Amino acid sequence: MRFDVYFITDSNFGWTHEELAEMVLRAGIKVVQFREKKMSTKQMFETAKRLRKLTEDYGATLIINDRVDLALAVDADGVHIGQDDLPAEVVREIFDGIVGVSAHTVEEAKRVEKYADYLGVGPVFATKTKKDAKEPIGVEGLRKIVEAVKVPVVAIGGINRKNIEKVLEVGVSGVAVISAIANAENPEKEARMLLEIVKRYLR
Ligand code: TZP
Ligand code: MG
Repeated sequence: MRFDVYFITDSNFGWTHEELAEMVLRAGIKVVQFREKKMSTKQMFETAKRLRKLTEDYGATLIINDRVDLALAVDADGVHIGQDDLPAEVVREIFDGIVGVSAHTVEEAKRVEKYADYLGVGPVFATKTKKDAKEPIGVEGLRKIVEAVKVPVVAIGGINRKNIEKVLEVGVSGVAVISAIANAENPEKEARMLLEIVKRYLR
């Protein structure tokens, strides 16, 4: 499975989830994750339904962060869970779609890989986007995990136009970004730029 540029929506950059999703979809990005920590469940459901429609229109994959119930409710393609969410083996049993799991260390990665379609690994670099992010693992930390597991790895955390090639060199299947796109002056243009670099590398 290839993820290329995996965009994660975030409503803290002056755009709505839907606005950001539409811009990156127009740019050609094919994987969008809905990530929201503050809305009520009802609001999240309404937003996720609109993202489902948008991603479908562009033939793109929709992944819901944290919440398998929402993923089921809006018929999302996948769900992404962290170490504090429902256990991966349980999600695998109740959800018939893409299951992504966050991993920060080789041990964690090896423990969950059998239940995951991909691992989200990071933060690779320091990031301001996730307040409770763990210590950056660096490109070398990322490399150790990529080498230790068989499942595709999507790198995350502080990745942008300047450092993305260092990440791609490690052999990841994709790169997940928020602020590189959401905080860009022109998110659509930035998305195109990142996608071009990634596609050139992962070809
Ligand atoms: N998980 C680990 S780092 C991170 C998440 C959700 C934030 C990524 O955002 P950015 O802006 O691409 O660093
Ligand atoms: Mg989570």
